[in-house]
Amino acid sequence: MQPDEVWGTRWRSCANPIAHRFMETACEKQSLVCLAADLRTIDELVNLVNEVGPYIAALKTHVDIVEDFSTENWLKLVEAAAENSLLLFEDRKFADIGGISQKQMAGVYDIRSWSDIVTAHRISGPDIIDGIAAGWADVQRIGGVLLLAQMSSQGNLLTSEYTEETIATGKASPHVLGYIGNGSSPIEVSALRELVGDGQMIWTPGVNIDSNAAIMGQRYGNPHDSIIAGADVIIVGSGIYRVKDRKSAAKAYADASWNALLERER
Ligand code: 5BU
Repeated sequence: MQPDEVWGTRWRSCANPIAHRFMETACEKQSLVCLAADLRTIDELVNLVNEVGPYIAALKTHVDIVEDFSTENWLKLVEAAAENSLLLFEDRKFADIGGISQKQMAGVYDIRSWSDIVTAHRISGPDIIDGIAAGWADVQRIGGVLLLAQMSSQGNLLTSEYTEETIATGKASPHVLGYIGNGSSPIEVSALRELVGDGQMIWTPGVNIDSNAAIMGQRYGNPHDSIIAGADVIIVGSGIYRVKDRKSAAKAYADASWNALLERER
């Protein structure tokens, strides 16, 4: 199926080229899964990506939890992502002033050189987005920012007013590809979709087929419900990497998310 048939208004209304790249890959793989690859060594990460690659459409990392980081080693993961047609998303949650965020895009990890997407908080002011975009521009690349409009964790301080301010900022910037929404709550996701409209994406962590698996303040909702409520991507970590048969788990999330998209009004 062609992306415009499957994604409908989202395909036509999203201006950001990275959103289109995701939607195309999602159609090729019939999956709206972004894998949260929260493992501690690069070899483990590469193995995981090669194992579940056919069932996922993007790869999310936390580069600073890797114990054996070196630029050379990390390139193996970047290559594995490219071989599996995956956008590479560093969930850095930038939160500083614009100029420092630009510098943090460089540094030891040089996030600007390999990431297509990063997350940022709105807390410090709207200029954080320009700082991040300047980071990519420093190495002649472009990327997309996902602003944290909601979070999945219990007791977070992102009030509905904060969410509204975040969306107002995001709508004003061509660098903002969309928002993080709370995948554990379809009610919150649909409220977010109302505010966002059709022109930007919503990516939701806090998704697991087993809603009782949550630990340490994480909360989980169901993949199908999250997409029906208006999310475009489900971010799934331990629901895939922590189970015995990771391939079957990834396929189950892919099927649930893809079927929900086909079911959803376009
Ligand atoms: P899990 O294993 O599926 O619970 O992992 C969720 C991932 O999503 C993990 O990498 C978190 O850092 C990330 N996350 C989240 O869980 N909740 C949020 O609100 C945001 C990110 Br933002």
